[in-house]
Amino acid sequence: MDDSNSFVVVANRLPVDMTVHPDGSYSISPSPGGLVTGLSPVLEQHRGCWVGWPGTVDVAPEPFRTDTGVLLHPVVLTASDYEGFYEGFSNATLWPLFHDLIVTPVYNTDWWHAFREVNLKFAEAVSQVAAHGATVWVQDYQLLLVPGILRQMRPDLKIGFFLHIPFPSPDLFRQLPWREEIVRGMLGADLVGFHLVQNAENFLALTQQVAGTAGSHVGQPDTLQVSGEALVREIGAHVETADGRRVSVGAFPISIDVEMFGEASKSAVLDLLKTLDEPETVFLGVDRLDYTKGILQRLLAFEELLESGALEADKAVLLQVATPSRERIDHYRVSRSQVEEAVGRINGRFGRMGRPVVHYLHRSLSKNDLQVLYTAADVMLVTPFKDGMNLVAKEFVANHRDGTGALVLSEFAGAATELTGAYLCNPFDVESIKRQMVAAVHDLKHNPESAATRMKTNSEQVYTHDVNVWANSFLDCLAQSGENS
Ligand code: ADQ
Repeated sequence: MDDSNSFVVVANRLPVDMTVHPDGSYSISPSPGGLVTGLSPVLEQHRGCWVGWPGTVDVAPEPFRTDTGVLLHPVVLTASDYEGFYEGFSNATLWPLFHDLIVTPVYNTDWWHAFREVNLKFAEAVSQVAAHGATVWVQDYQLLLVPGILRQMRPDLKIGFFLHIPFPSPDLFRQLPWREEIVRGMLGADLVGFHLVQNAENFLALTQQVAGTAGSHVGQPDTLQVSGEALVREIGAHVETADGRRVSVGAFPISIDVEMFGEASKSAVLDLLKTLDEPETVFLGVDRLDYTKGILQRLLAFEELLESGALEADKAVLLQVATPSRERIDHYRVSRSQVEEAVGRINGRFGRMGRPVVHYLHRSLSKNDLQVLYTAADVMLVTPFKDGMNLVAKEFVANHRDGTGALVLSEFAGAATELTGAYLCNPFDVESIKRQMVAAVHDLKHNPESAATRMKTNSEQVYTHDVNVWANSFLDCLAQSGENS
């Protein structure tokens, strides 16, 4: 039986990079990531479909099937959609609000209208392609309204929604002028998934507060279960909606494709260390250049450790790779200039000719190059003020299965709930980052067994809970959802 498109993923981006050439022609190349890996087996098994934006405005290729039989179905966005929906409402309203107001969200009615329109476009595209009774998995904060719109268009569909960023406390969320519409949109799903139990609890508490408009909460948040030893949470709570449906809510911590992040080639690592002048300690940061990631704070911590003599400029280097991100949004521009000013200042103060203490790249690297950096690093610095999960932390520990290296990790990253062998810091407190950097270096040098035990605890967690576990646990719960209603 042909069950084409009986499984549909809808995400803001298609898993491709599309380049438009000056003559108007375009080329497309696949852009694999963890999400693609986790979902590929299901997509391929069902000759499934991925609906998303190809990354260029006003033009999009026709839908096409990949070599493995997956249909890629582009959604066309205009330049004005992109500004209002993506740069505006998604990234200057929802992103800061959901990251606990690290910067002040902007509430703009035109952006909200663009957000609604574009969510409608995505839902219409799904509605066109999805087979009768198909399972549809909606991804992330850009598409919060899609489950609700789809529910109205296609009541036959089984709809899952997963949020990749944190869900804030109800007190913060209630600032949003369009809060009821957003909650109603999410409750169009049969299963709403978050990374952490805390996120799910925030959502459940909120549905209680907006009861009557969105629905009433019947399950207790504290009934969220952890199944066995696995950090995969069962459906634990339900929300009864105004139209009598039962929406399941659960926590499913995302993970990585561990195959992609094994140890790098030894010679490439040795070459890099030689280029760096064989430092005793290599610190590493790898992030999108985003104000949530705490890049400036980690640079300040490094600078103060050099200043106090706790680290010696001849023996330590910090490699910071920052992927360009959302560069037309003001707060991102400010963040970038603050980071680059700090890099310049620190090198000016502590570098020598031909021997900077901070090596900074503002660009994307290939997975291979990232692997070399992960393997070469002694201490990975992951210091976000707030992060849904943080895959970089998991990639680094997957790369250090042999127990080498140490991870300094923000207690406000979702990954902190699982990576219990990390050196946890409070990124709002530079002293705390410094303390944990020094502790990590000290243990690697003087207490290597303890450092190795910590790192092996981390990597064991990631190897036993990879992205396939995440995808399968969500989809199993989605298949069961609605069965008891
Ligand atoms: P992000 O905020 O983008 O993801 P993260 O989880 O760390 O953050 O994922 C970043 C990914 O980009 C990693 O796979 C990393 O390897 C890659 N990357 C970063 N810098 C790079 C560079 N310079 N070159 C190449 N690749 C680079 C959002 C949420 C997170 C959540 C994920 C997944 O904000 O909290 O963990 O989604 O749900």
